[in-house]
Amino acid sequence: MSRGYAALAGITAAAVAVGVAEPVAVLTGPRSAPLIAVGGLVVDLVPETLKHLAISLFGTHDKIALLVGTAVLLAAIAALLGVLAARRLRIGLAGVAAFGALGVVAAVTRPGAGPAAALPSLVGAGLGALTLWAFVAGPLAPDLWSWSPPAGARATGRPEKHGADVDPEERRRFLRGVGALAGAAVVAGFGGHWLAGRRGVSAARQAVTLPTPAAPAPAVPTGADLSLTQLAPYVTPNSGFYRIDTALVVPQVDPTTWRLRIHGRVRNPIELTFDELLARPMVERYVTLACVSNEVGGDLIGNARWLGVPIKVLLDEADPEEGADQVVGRSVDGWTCGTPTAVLRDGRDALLAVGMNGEPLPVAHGFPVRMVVPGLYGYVSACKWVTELELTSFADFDAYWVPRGWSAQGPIKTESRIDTPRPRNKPTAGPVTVAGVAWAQHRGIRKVEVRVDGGPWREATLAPTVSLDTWVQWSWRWDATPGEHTLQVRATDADGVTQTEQRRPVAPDGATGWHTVKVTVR
Ligand SMILES: Nc1nc2c(c(=O)[nH]1)N[C@H]1C(S)=C(S)[C@@H](COP(=O)(O)O)O[C@H]1N2
Ligand SMILES: [Mo]
Repeated sequence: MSRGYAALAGITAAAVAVGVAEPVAVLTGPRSAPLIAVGGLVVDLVPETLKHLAISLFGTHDKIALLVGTAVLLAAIAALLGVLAARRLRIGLAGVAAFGALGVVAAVTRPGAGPAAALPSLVGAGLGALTLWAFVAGPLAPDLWSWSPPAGARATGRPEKHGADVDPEERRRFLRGVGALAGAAVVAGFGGHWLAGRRGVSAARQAVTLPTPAAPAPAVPTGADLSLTQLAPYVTPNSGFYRIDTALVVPQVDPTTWRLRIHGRVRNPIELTFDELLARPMVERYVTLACVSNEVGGDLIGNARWLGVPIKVLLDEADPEEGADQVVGRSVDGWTCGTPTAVLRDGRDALLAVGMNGEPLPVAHGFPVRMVVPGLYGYVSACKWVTELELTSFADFDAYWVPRGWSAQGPIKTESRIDTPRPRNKPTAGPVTVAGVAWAQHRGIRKVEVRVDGGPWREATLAPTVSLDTWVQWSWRWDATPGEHTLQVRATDADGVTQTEQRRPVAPDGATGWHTVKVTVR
């Protein structure tokens, strides 16, 4: 018998299993589809170092890479199972059952999943097993499975019959069957995925009318944006805003059923609907969000105009107990962040945000409601799709990233970045504008300095900003001479602390070091 055919049968069975699970997941939610559920489990279980490697290798395409990798691995194992099934059907079927069980376990253990989440994997495994049986031992199996080699072949020591020896009619029938089922599986898979997407909340988002803020954002001062080609704009457009989260499918949260619970160690637990939240006095502020995983010189940072309700007002109403020093923000997908209660109540513009740059929050950025806290990295403060604020203590609860090797406390470090020139620019000798951004949210930037080839530090010009909670653009005029040069930047915050030269990795609480750029001047 041919291993090639058996492997094809196995892969087809796997395609059917994964494909039919998708339309079932339209009913039970996209995160119950086996590929996504298992992928999500991997994201939560895989050690941080590996995840970091994946992010640095694939950038923000790490999620696609994970899904493609999972699919390729699945296909390889399915091929093997097909070969095993051709020898002993029971072993093949047991393999399919084991995969089904993995899918079920992954799907029902995802945060917020009910028993119905098992359905896509169960239906998928059932039809996958049926497919495997049909091609290996059932009505679609070509005679070649039971074909035993003629005496002559055996004499040559050839243990197996090869595909080329099969009756061409049998082969055509088999390949037609495989092709038809695999095609149907692909149609079911992509069709189901598309249908699930249509059940998303983009229409509900479009229908949201944002209230006018009681306290509008201050106007962006003229000159805050130097408008240089390679320099990040002062306000980051929503479409270009970095996205970081653990969600393999973007959570679709219906604003009409959304509730926020403020509970735990509070004297007055609060529950709010979306309309009740929108009815409260809104504040609008520019705040620069930054990711702790941002490398020196990296672009996991963006500045937006957020509209929302001050978290302080809600916490004051909830009235936290003494000792409840941590507010745990919890997302619909179970992700958590832990923010110091004192930070949320110290008067800074920490918001439960509903708007971003004049629009309802984009779905990928937390629609309908997220947290935004000036001065803290996103992983300890910026909970997207937030549905709970639970008052507890740092001693009693570790949020998502803490057991994975990150600090419980995540104040943003003072940092600076050179945006122009870039190494590939090859500027011409003479005056060259060196420019970039610097940030020390909620403390403010006092000074930015640039140096060339390790020479003396020169003070750059700071552009005006809206507040201490945003980044600032800086520029410096360089009289460039031909040849290779090294540009470096460092910032000093309003507390008088200057960035250290010492290079440290992003874990556990943010990278340090001076952004260094090598350029060749013509
Ligand atoms: N629900 C949820 N919220 C989350 C995260 C997440 O994984 N899940 N990641 C956080 C991290 S690490 C960062 S840096 C910010 C990024 O927000 P953005 O994607 O809107 O830029 O979201 C935070 N909020
Ligand atoms: Mo982050």
